[in-house]
Amino acid sequence: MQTEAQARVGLVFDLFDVNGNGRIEAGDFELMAGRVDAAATGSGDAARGRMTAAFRRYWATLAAELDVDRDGTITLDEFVACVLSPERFDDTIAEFAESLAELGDPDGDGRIERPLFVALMTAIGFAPANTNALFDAFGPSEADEVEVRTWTEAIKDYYQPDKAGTTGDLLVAGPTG
Ligand SMILES: [Ca+2]
Ligand SMILES: [Ca+2]
Ligand SMILES: [Ca+2]
Repeated sequence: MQTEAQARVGLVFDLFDVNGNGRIEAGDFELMAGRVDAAATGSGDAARGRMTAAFRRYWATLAAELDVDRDGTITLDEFVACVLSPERFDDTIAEFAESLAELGDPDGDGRIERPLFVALMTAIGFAPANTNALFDAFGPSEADEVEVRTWTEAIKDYYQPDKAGTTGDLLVAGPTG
């Protein structure tokens, strides 16, 4: 098990524990889904529905794979086991990243503007300063837009339990408060 990976797992755990009670539970994902929905300016009901479904699937997958004592919550001790079999989360993370990307590009031109990027990333729980640094690292165009696909890949890498040394690691500096 990589130490770096373990440290990242702790950060992802904190992102998921939206209400900050030290456990991940269904309610955390409902809170996150509600925040992302509120931030998704310009998107229609279908895209919003896919995002909410992706959040619920994410929780269902975590619960099925990691809630060893079946108490309906996932502690950090239970959560760290995700690094042992990261492939079990590939499909769920991909669906999450792609539904998020859809909300980030309501006009479908393949690019996302900085304000919407920051709004969506903040809704997921990242600090605005870190999301701006990440946006800059993607090399925005003169119109201050980045490729949605670049972002989607970074999201997938960030949430993958066994990845390290990715662009998304910029988000690690100065955790959200
Ligand atoms: Ca919680
Ligand atoms: Ca549990
Ligand atoms: Ca766009």
